[in-house]
Amino acid sequence: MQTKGFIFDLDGVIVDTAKYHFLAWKKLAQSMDIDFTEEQNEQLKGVSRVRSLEKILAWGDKSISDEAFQSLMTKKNEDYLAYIAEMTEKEILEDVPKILEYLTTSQQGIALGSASKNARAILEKVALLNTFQTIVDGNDVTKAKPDPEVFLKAASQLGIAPENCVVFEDSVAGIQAAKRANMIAIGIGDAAVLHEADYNFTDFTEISTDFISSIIASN
Ligand code: B16
Ligand code: MG
Repeated sequence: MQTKGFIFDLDGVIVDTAKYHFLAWKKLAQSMDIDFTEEQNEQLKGVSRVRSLEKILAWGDKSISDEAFQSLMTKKNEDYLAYIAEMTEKEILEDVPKILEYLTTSQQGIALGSASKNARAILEKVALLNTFQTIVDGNDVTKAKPDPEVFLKAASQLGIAPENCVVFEDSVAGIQAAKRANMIAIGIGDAAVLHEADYNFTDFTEISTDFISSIIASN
């Protein structure tokens, strides 16, 4: 049995925290009289907190001081963390545990590669913190996806060459980052949107252990 590294994105792959990001950003936007829709929220998936606020301000045609920017970032995160505090294992997306258990039993490398600075707190809430051999999140990287830094760092910490790593991602920027890292990219979500991926699945209920086994056995 070969050892491969399986790197999971967090939001949109393991849990759906996009709905909580939306509620927190929506409150912030409303306080500034900016319109913010679910479609716009889609464009913030996989995007860092700083870049997300820059985009929202641009959509609302607002320009603010650095201090005001910082305090909005803090406020948004406080609101977001209030939602995270209520999370439980029930919020793990369907059949994700099945694949994680199969990979653990198969003695494969398992890592997290997320843009979120709250990744560890979220994994703790859903009782998955100890499932990952290594966690690389928004606190550990200087360059955001589509830069491959987050995934290359995860591969290096697993001690597995990038070409032997597989990334599960729900964002276009994340799929691009995986390809730039020379990894196999598996798109989770809309195949038309994630067309740069090597494989596409709507969600983990479509992923069989036979498929994972064939990836492990491939050269
Ligand atoms: P935070 P992922 C990303 O998580 C989210 O998709 C994105 O919407 C969010 O802005 C980003 O994390 C930063 O999150 O504010 O918690 O640092 O998909 O890369 O796991
Ligand atoms: Mg994501």
